[in-house]
Amino acid sequence: MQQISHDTLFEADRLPISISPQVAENMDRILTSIRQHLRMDVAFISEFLGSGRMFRTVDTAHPVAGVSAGAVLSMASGYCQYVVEGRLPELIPDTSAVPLALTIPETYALPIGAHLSVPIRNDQGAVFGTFCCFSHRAMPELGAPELELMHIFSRLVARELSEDVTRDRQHRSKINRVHAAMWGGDPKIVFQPLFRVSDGAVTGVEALSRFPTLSDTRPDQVYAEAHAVGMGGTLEMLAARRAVALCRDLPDELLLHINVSPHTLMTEDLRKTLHGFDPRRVVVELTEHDPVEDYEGLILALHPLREAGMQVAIDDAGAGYSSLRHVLMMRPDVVKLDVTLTRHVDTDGLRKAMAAALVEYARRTGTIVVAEGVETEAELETLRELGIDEAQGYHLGMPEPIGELLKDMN
Ligand code: G
Ligand code: MN
Repeated sequence: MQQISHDTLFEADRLPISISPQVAENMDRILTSIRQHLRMDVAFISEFLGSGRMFRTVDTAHPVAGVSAGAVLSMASGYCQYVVEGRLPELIPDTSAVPLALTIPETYALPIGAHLSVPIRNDQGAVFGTFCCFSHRAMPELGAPELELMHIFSRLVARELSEDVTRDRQHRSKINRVHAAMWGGDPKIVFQPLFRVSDGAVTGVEALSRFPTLSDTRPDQVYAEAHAVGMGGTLEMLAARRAVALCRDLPDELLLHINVSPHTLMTEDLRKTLHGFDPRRVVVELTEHDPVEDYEGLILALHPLREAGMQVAIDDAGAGYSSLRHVLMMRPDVVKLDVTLTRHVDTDGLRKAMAAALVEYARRTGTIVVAEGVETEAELETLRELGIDEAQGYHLGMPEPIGELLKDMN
């Protein structure tokens, strides 16, 4: 018999997928109807989790000890793995006639007299788990028609599950990508200088993450993926810690800008991350692409940082639909004009008017305005006329490793 590789059938240990309520309800219905139709004692759907299998949903005529939804059993203790590997038949009308079945503990423990089990596979053939029925006594009357019914219902279950399985796979693939990047040494930190527009002096540097390990994905996209799987805060704090460590030799008068999302700010202790770096030299750039729901919590989380002397900047102002609200709610020390407002500000009257409005706001409130993404001398000239305080962009200085930046500044 052809040897089937274990790896192609079973994934490594992992957590169960999350099944949406409607799908769970449909699976329960399927299970109950097949069990009653076949007059079996127990029907269940199991999910393979590597070395274990979990009973996702169970339907029994009478309660059976050890067989309940949510229970996780060793893969080795039951029939499922043998069936999927082809070592046991899918249909066993009488377990006492099958020598391998008599070596399985469950045959006696439950007990199992007759057993029907078919794999639940997705369109690519990957095994989710099994769809099973058994009865305590042997049922010699079971045959091909009953098995065929099991196959039909198993395909039905697979179709029900496919969306949840796909979502779970995408979720895990994001986690794996972020892990891979971190193991590869990412994020690497580069620094881009900020310049005072009036005299061209460097006022500080912004720490920016780069992910060479995931070279086909933009840094903001990596962060979006990380946030989607709950790893955004870890990544942001890792970047901040590295930035701080790299800035030991940064001249004292220069500020260090770091990017932090509101969610991270509320869940991580940024002061610990700074590891002794003078908080009065730190500007926290609040980057947010989703609406902030809990301004009160955010303001509360920022309070001790501001008390310690950190400044707060609103990043990408003028980009998101909530960024002006953001400015009003947070009363930042610095507003950073989004690159979409800077681009062509010299030729586009609308952008110019918007930038002028923000400068007016800043003048009245004592806020500093920084234009991001300045790429031409003409843009810079217009920003100077408008009274923008500081500027940043490829035209003025590229993001680069700290060593090169310090060399360039001398
Ligand atoms: O979200 P935030 O504004 O912090 O991100 C800044 C990003 O913009 C960085 O990835 C940086 O490399 C990039 N950037 C910096 N200067 C320029 C520029 O002049 N033009 C463009 N297109 N991008 C820039
Ligand atoms: Mn920024």
